[in-house]
Amino acid sequence: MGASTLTKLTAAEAAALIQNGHTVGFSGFTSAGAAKAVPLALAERAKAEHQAGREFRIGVMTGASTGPSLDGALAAADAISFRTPYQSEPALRALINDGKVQFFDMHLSAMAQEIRCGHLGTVHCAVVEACDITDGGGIVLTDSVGASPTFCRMAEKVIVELNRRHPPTLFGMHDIYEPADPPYRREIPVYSVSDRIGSPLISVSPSKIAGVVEVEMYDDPVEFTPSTPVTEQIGMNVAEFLAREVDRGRIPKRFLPLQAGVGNVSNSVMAAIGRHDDIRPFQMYTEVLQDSVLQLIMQGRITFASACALTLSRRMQDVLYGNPDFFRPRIVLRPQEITNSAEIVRRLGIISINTALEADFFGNVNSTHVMGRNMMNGIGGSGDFTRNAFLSIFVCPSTAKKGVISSIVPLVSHQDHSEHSVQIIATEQGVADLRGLSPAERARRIIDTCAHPDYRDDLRAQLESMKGGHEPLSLESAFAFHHRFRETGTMRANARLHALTA
Ligand code: 0RQ
Repeated sequence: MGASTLTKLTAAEAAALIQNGHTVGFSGFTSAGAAKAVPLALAERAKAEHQAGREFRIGVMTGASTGPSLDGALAAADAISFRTPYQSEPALRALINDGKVQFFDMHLSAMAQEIRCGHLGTVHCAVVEACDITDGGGIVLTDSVGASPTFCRMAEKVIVELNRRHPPTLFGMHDIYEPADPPYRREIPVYSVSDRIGSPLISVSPSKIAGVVEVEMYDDPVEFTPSTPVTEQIGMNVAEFLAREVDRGRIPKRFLPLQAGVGNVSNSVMAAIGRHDDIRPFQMYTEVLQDSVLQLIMQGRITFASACALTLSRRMQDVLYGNPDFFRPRIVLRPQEITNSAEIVRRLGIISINTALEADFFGNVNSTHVMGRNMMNGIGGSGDFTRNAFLSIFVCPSTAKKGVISSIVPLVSHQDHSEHSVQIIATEQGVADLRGLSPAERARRIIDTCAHPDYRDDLRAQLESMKGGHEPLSLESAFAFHHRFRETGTMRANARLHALTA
């Protein structure tokens, strides 16, 4: 392949094609496969425009979060007016929580259809990273797919970042498929994790390709937080629980495909499941494959993985790129519309494992808003999987911020996942199986098994004060823990006493 007849542009020339007020769909699902050179040039352009006293801010759409070269650089240049569907860069998060960037937090599965149906307005430009491109407009993506097929189809023009860091031998790892929109949609024909149903490349009319920017750039580095005794204990609790479910015949012996969130807790859970003797080699149907999954593939513990992105350290990326013939039959990268599809998650019987910021007595989960106000990252794909999973699990340490916050509270300060969808909650203290329990039974189970011992008596006292009704809830004291934290800096009941004696 190779694009000899397409227009070559520098990153600055490409950035000059994007105007103030435009909406741009960038490739990227985590830092994997994110456009880098054009956003960095756009950030420079925004700074120059601002210095000249002119407005320059754009709407930014991606697959999911991105790193310093995209969200970080554009946020630092005050170049973002609107952002969707997910983010995790500190500078952007601060602007969102200051009300300076309008953030639309949405289920990742919904992104492509919302764009196609026009609910998110015009996509003026798509900027996508490729490892190869044909003269006929065939784009081979790099280490993520995300929402790029839809950005390319719906955008008025397409800019391709041809990144030589990613080898053309990635060809064959992607499975590009867009379903028809209602009322013409048929079933999405993924019947097993490894089914391929689409094309290995995105086809765009060459007349729509505004130019190709040739670069050689690494993905922004992935930061791994080391596991801690607490995250390792959570991992062991979940692995033990799943092994027991297999033993009781409630999960088939051959196991079911796993979805696991990103981040430090999730990594420990994956490692524990991966090494559990009573869990047979299994498959992943998930959004992001991290180093731990690649290692389990190499050890034969994971037999196949379907995902949206390969979010790897440079070392593991080199391993993958050095062995394309080993990994290509074992990994498929799909659009998030397919990876997170309710239909497929239900059909395959996914076991979903996501992380909570806080969970309440009844099983409602907050994944996004600290103290009900400040956005952390967004709901991402956690809602897509939780609502449709065969078994939906939430994990979190029982306390946060050195113990001054209890992750188990009477009522969550913001709700992402409802008590009707959350089946299992696991902390380092234990695992609460909420299936088949009434609200009062769930409350007792969660306090007894998941809450930190320092908070249990107080949580029990709160529950006592809430007695009555089908769901024991007191409107007066539902946020007692959060109020106490705001006033004293800790959720502990005897905070004043602690402060006086400290
Ligand atoms: O902050 O690092 O400053 O101490 O939240 O918490 O425990 O390190 O956990 O890295 O796994 O992130 C929910 C944010 C968890 C993530 C969330 C503080 C805590 C720490 C991070 P510090 P941990 P993780 C597929 C699935 C939604 C999207 C999703 C997330 C920081 O998992 O964004 O699931 N999920 N997608 O101290 C105040 C509390 C807190 C708290 C923790 N109750 N109050 N702060 N923290 N609990 C992936 C995609 O969709 C792409």
